[in-house]
Amino acid sequence: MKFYITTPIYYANDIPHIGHSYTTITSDIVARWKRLNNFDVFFLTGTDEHGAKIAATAKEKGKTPLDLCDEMSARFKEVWKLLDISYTEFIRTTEQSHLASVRKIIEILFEKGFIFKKKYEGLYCLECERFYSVKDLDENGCCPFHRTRPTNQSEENYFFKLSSFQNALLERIANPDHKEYVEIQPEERKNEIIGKLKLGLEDISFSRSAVEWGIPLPFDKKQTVYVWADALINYITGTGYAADEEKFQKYWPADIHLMAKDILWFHSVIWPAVLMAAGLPLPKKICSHGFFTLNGRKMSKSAGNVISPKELVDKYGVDAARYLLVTIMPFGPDGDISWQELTLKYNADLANNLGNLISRTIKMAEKYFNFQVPQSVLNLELAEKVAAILKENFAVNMDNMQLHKAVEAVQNAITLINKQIEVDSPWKLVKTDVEKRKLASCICSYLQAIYIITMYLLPFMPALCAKIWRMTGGNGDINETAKKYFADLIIPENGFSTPQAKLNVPEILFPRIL
Ligand code: ME8
Repeated sequence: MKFYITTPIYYANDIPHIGHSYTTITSDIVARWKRLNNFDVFFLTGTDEHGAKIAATAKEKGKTPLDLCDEMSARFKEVWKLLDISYTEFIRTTEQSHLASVRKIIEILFEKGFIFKKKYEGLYCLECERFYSVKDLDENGCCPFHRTRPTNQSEENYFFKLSSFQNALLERIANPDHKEYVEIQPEERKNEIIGKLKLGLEDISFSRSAVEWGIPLPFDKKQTVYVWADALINYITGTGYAADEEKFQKYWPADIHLMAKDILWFHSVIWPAVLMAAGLPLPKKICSHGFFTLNGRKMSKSAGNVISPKELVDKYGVDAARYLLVTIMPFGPDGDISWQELTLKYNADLANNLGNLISRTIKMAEKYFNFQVPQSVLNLELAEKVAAILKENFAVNMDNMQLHKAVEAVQNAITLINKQIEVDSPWKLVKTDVEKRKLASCICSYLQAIYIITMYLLPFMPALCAKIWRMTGGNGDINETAKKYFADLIIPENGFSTPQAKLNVPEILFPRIL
């Protein structure tokens, strides 16, 4: 089965920060989880490179827009490499394949009569690259996201007949039984979208005559395609629209479009309307998360309160940085983060709970069994308990994008193993042969339970879990073993390691941070 997940394509005028990283790491974790569940995953990310905002930034910096975009898309790729993001493709909207895809779909809309010419005057926010009506502005007449005053702009543009899709959209968004149901998560935001849709839809300008840095309209070369129409189309370009029909048929529609709340309207209203107009299938799920603030304030370079992905990695390491960022706040509502809170969670979940479990287990194997998986009758009781907790709580939370809850279940399982170690006090079982047999059995049972939690944490901390697997003597490649295990959730009769398999000297996986 296929699974297609997307991140927004980020504007190429900004450097990647932890807001972008949050969305992209979340998508990566879901993509990795699906791969482990034997899905054929297509994971698309990229950069949004046209429009007035990019042109203005390039001008400010004395560069051509394309030079700026080359530089910035490379920076995004670098950060995704640093964060171990396993995207399938990275799309840039300045690529030829995308230009062809945009031309094709815009032409179809034009031929079908969904695009028409009209004079328009409105309030435009350059940061959002969109028009606002006065009722959508805040009490000071400013953009609700950027708190800047939109400028008045008047142009003769080509409009998309968005208003024709009000009912069709309402049916598909509000009715789960509709055969083209588009699920919006979380529920409260879905209800906001439905509420707004019920108030009616206005047609939307889909071209700009004053913006040169864009894709010329196929039927009027003096105008360029509106940057948001251009950007949304990336999701079909990426899977081969207008270039590779077989790929397109295989992967489209998207199973999940992921983003923050700021751009949910574009994805859940404008994008499905364009697809309906073009006669293409609709995305299955649109998930939006909240906005991060840092120490209670909006992240902004000028205020000096941004955390860069690199700083996060320098402090905690790549895997822990991924783990912390996606579990520090629930997916959905806005959330505030601080270094202090991140460090507290790092020490509690990783240094104390997980790190301690791994190091004490290996140390016992070192002391009593010369770094080997002891030879013992295999007792899988503890592993079965751990498996049951995770079977009940992990996949369901991953499917609902509640990654922090899925991880909470893993942490509960780790706590359970640590408690069992305290109860067994294996270090006391060293006098008689009977005790020594019990000791061997205890250590084996901890190792089997550790293998299970390690497989579940793999999408969150891929390199580190592979390391734990090797350090604790797990059989073969963790990815392959996990794929087999997740297919039926049956623990193999002989567990996940062979007796006398070598364990490695425990490295300090998570040094405590003050
Ligand atoms: O909107 N908290 O690009 P963009 C959480 N190019 N997430 C944040 C965040 C924060 N403080 N800041 C940014 C665009 N994000 C368009 C998208 S898609 C067809 C076109 C993340 O660079 C979040 O995912 O402004 C948000 O939706 C996205 O970055 C906006 O990225």
